[in-house]
Amino acid sequence: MSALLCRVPTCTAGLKRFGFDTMMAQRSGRLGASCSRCLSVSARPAPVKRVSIEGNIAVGKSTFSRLLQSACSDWEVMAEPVSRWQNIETPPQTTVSNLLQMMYQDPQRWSYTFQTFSCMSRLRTQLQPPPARLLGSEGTPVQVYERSVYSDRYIFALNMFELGCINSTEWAVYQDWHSLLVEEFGHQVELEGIIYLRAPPQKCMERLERRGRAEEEGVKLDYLDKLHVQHERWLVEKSTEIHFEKLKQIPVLQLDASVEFQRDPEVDLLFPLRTSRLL
Ligand code: DCM
Ligand code: MG
Repeated sequence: MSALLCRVPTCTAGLKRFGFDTMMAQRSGRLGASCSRCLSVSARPAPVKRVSIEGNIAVGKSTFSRLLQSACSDWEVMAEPVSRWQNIETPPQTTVSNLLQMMYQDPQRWSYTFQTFSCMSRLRTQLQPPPARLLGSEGTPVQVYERSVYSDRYIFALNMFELGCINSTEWAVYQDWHSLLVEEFGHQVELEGIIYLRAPPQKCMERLERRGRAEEEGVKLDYLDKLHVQHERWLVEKSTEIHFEKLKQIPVLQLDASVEFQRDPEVDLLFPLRTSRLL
């Protein structure tokens, strides 16, 4: 039993952690509270792992995330805060505009503003602590992010810059504050891996039309083609210039999302997740 004991003479935590009660602790002459080292070990919640689901517009990220959440009780989805982008509010809760719509209607005017707000609101959402349910779980709790601050920059903002909808001054300013935010807060939203849902842009177009989100009515196949190329450059060819060393090392799991997994929830898609080196 001595192997179970902490060497700090007054510490009882070593006993409690291994399922012995206070009586045993008293018998062993250890009447004090846990020492600071044991306290930090026993009070420390199970480490949360974070995974980001990336992919083109309407590829099925939300559907796939929900499937993951229902298949694994200790996985928690953090959805993209799209409704915040559709309802720009001034306190107290008065909606003043729909920034998603403004961005699609006049991208030259509103892309920079939209990309600023979408990234900030995403970071704010993802910085929220995981729910207690997740921290108390037996296995490894996983937070599933629907996109990341990295796709904000290396997919959408970069694409808008390349399309001329974000000018070079705005792009310089964007990159400056984005780097600052990632340097300051990145460790709190650090990713274990990325799941890239990959599908032909034509497939995404069909799903986008089926979904019928009003703001996206004017989205053309050509735009989805461009976003597809950005995903390929970043996650497959690795030719996008990345400014964060850790991001370059993150494993990417590619899944074929051209299959209709919504209609076939038993599909093997979850199998490679469990067996991959990602988690
Ligand atoms: N969006 C964007 N720029 C970002 C993030 C998202 O323009 N940095 C847009 C693309 C979609 C919508 O927001 O219109 C998110 O929908 P989905 O999750 O289906 O891609
Ligand atoms: Mg979605």
